[in-house]
Amino acid sequence: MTVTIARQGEIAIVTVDNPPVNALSTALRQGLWDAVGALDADASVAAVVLVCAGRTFIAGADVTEFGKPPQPPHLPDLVDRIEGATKPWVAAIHGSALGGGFEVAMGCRFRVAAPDASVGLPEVGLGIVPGASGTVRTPRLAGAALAAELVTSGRPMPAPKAFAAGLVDAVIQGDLRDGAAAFARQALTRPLPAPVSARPVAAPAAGFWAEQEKAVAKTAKGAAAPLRALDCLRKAVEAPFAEAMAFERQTFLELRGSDQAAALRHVFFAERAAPRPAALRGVEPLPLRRAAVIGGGTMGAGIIAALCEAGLPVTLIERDDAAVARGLANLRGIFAGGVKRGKLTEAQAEALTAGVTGTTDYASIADADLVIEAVFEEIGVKRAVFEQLARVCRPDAVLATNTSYLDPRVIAEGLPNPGRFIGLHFFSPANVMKLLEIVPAPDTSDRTLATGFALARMLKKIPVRAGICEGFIGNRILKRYRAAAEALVRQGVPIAEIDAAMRGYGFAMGPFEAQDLGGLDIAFLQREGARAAGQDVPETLGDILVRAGRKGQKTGGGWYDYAPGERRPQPSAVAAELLADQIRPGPAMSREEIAQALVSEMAAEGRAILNEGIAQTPADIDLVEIHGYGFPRWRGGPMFATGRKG
Ligand code: 3H9
Repeated sequence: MTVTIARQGEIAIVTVDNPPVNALSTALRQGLWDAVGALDADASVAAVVLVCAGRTFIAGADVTEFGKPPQPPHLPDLVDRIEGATKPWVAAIHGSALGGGFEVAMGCRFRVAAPDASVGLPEVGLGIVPGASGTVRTPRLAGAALAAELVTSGRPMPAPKAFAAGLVDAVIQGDLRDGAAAFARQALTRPLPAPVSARPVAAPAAGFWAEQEKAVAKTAKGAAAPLRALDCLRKAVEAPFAEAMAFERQTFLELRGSDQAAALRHVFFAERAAPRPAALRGVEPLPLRRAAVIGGGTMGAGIIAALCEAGLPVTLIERDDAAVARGLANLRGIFAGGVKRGKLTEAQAEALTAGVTGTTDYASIADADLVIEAVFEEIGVKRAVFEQLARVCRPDAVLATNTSYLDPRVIAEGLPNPGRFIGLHFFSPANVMKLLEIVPAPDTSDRTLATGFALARMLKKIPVRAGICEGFIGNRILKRYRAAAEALVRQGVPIAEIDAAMRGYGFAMGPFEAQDLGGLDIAFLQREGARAAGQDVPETLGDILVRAGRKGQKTGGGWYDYAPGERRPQPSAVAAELLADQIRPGPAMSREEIAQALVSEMAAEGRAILNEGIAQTPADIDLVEIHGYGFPRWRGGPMFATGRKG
């Protein structure tokens, strides 16, 4: 039974129980439809409270039904039916009321919420617009500006803010069901407010829509749904209710069948599958209570910040007192940035910093459950760190390396209890970037592997298991992408055209501007290292630039020139001159052709990676590219975009 009815005197309590998140399946819609009929017919019922069992209020439409033809009762009809019920309904929200769930709540005459609940319209994240009155009822409750924020960003709003905005009528402390029933009884003593659909909606200030459009187009970066949601909202403000409803429904159905929506659904399910791999079901991770990080550089400090934000006490180990001080300063810099961007208060930043101890004394981490090494990328330095760790750490503590290019097997050679060793490859800035490549070595135990995934869940990261090869999954694909972009330059395609093509595809930056920003010297030094070790690494165009002193923005130029203090790339006559004799002009290419060619190369490398067992699924590769390398989410990742759905 997904819907049951109980009584508290004249108040009927309708409970929805459709695990895991009370999504509005056909059966649930039917159950609620029937409940309205039954309660309307029951003269002893004066009001109805709608509550949910489990972790959350209704989290939205059932996304698994989106690939199939819509079945009645349709959600907009159900929302209308609840609104038209002869008894007032009160939605009692805990967890999240999202998408269709919030739309059902807006069909109710009242909404009350637990203090830690949230409400939202996340549909744009699935490539659609709200399809059951979200864009039409929200402005009637909270005005066009707040509705625009909600529908175009997709971000949920905490209950206290939703209360202040008029989206919910009360925040209930204590037992929600009892509180909602008491609220309903109280409401019955006063005249009822108009149903939401009958409330007026104020026209926003002049210029509002143009401003919104500009702002939304900028952040959407090619995603269609946010702008379409804004269109719906404008219709809701300017046209009668029924006309706006028809417009919203038509937009919803159109987008639901779009490529972008299919791509975003693919990412939605891939992200939810990633943290709990089937192969580790039933394997208990090591409980994580204390962590240590070796190395307080950019990467180490970022990792420490991520661990602290997840509530773990952390010890930073550095080689001398000056380095400890620099590491702690790096950490304070990260938190100060958080304060500046409004993500943290001063007090929170201070409390987080207080959770970190800096020292040169390895003995102080004898009780750590997890140690992450983030020292200089040099094999001798890393091996020396693990020798120390082997001496001081508990034999069951998980010992991880954050190497991005070195072979974890070589780093761990000779380590006693090698089952506890693993690669945890964070991406910079480590407290921001969502991706975590988890790289087991041949001897890594299932428990250690499970601990890596548990850590990712704790840090709210997207974990992807990667096998051992140069660059693991992400950097290996990056290398191929850059090589393919250079090959186009050699064929005479202008550097700025390639960057513009990839921006047009949805990346924030093209491959060359990104290299100028990060510095060309890092990859150059790796290639030089490989050459020194006797490997046959052909000369790249990037090598020519670095040898001429052009390492990117930090030297005033790389692929482009930069005016002092400016970040805007200018085509470079010097770079053109340096590369001139490498270019053998081929046929002209459109921007679409350029982007297709480069994405195909990424996918080809992805297929090689799958064939070698380096990645487990195509969807994992898509997650790596989206969360580590800026691949546009609404394209679904290179494997999905090129037709190999994961
Ligand atoms: C919509 O509503 C359109 C309407 O406007 C119009 C319609 C006409 N459907 O995230 P979790 C599964 S669009 C089906 O790990 P948490 C998920 O796959 C919808 N399944 O939990 C996972 O399955 P499994 C708008 C769903 O506690 C399990 O539930 N709504 C749905 O960390 C647990 O998920 C949204 O976009 C769904 N809608 O977070 C809300 N949602 O266990 C999307 C989840 O087999 N959901 N599943 O791997 C969320 O944001 C989070 O699930 C939530 C809970 C915050 C609710």
